[in-house]
Amino acid sequence: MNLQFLSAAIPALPPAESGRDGQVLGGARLGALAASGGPEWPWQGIAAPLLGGRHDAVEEIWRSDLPCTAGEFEGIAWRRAGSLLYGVIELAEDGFAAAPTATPLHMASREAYRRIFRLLASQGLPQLWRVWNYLGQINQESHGLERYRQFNIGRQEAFLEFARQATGNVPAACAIGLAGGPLSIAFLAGAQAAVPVENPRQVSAYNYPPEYGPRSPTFSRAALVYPPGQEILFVSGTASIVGHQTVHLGDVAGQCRESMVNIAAVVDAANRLCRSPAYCLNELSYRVYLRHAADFPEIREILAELTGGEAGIVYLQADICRHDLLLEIEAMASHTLGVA
Ligand code: 3EB
Repeated sequence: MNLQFLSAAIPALPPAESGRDGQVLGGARLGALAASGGPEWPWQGIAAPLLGGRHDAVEEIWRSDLPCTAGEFEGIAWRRAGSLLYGVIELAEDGFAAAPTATPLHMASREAYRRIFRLLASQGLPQLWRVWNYLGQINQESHGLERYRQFNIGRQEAFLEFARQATGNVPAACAIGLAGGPLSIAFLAGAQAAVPVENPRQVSAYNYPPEYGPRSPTFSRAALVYPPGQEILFVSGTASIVGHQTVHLGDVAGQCRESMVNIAAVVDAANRLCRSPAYCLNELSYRVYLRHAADFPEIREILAELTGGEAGIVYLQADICRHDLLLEIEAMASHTLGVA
């Protein structure tokens, strides 16, 4: 088994390659997206401006050397290769009427995760490894609560309903705000439990105090996951948070450096748990979300210095889940495991 992560400009693959689509598990398209059309395989559309001007849109894919099976389950498009499953669900909030105890986004989030957990149970692949969450207007308040906090209620309720832990063994994730569009959730799941990793510089997000919302976010700071013969490190969306507090208010360069200190710390923690040679910052692939596109040149320079290049960095303009955060950075890398 080999799971490969590839990233290329759209149009990405020459027609000759499309015969290999059967081995694409799924992926994402980021940037300026065409109004219709797209690949056969499950893909998450992330309609956020790509920064840097090299391309209008980028495609990221997970490719396996095993044949895939595919299906649709309660609105989730999924593909499976061996013991790995990738899926994408989009839910429009207007399908949910506000109730006295729950906002439409709260219900949509809970419903999306319920469906994911039912799919994983039916496939016998219960381990949720990495989740990519996107929602419109994440910092806007409605029904008396910021929308990110509404999302957190629904997500945590689904975890608890399905007798999953909401602390400790939870997936790596990001939760990012777009201008609009449906709630969109992509996920990678497997048979083997992930090894969750926390950051000693940060309070675990699932233990955030109530000042950040009635229900804590359900994610780990990073996860080591194990496709057969392989180890992948997923670093969750990481921001300028120390303890549980945002630091470097209004200072995007400071927030960027602090985020990288956080990533270095969580990679360090992962290196004490990993089964392959240590991960280092200059081998990671990064996705960087900037609240303000104008900050891009400054941040590109800082990250070129701190990561050793800009080859593996995709920049997007998007909203971060706290109004005082100006950027967030996520990362990943894959190592082959030696034959034991
Ligand atoms: C933070 O550290 C920043 O709700 O799934 C980062 C990664 C953040 C994932 C999520 C939120 C999430 O609290 C925000």
